[in-house]
Amino acid sequence: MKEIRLTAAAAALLPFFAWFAVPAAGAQNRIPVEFSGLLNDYSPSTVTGGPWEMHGQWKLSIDPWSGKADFLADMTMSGYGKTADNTPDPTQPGQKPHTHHIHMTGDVTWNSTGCPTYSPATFGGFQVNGTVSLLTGNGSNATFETTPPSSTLQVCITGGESTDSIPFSNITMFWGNNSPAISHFGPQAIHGVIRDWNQQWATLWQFSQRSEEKR
Ligand SMILES: [Cu+2]
Repeated sequence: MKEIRLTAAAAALLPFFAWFAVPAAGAQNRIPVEFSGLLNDYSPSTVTGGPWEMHGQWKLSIDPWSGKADFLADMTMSGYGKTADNTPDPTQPGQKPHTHHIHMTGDVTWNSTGCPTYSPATFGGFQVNGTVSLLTGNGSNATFETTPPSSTLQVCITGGESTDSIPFSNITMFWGNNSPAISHFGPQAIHGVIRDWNQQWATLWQFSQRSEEKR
């Protein structure tokens, strides 16, 4: 069965390894796989104070020994004043500016099953799922969050395939069912972009195989 499972792992990563130059997978390097980028999106108008503009930057690091992933995001948010009929007033931007800092250590799953979809579609990728250990509002534990924090977060990274493409381009943050954070950010995916990753193909390949072997 091991061979079949490894084949499944290879299939999950095929969009990357089929199209991009990959060093030999046998190299025992232990360098963390690191991704970073930006978040830019809007909350729905249905949350208190919404719609909010959301901007941020994030970093994702996969530990070479445990295979666990650390996700860190820092965000700024601000809203709009409302018109007489209670719609966002573009002449009153920048209302209630505030910040959030988010930290989640989670498990990596080497596929994007259950991740938010795009049009045009993205391909391949992986996801990290876990409970946040930090979710602040202006530095303190967020008023909508429990003590200690209990919101769960799915982070998905996907990208392109075929020639003239990049393997990792898009990121989503998606709060799990019943997470306190939904009351502020909304239940939809928060979208962002990948600016950089450290090209640790061999380590990425080892992680994906090791996760399959553990099953
Ligand atoms: Cu906020």
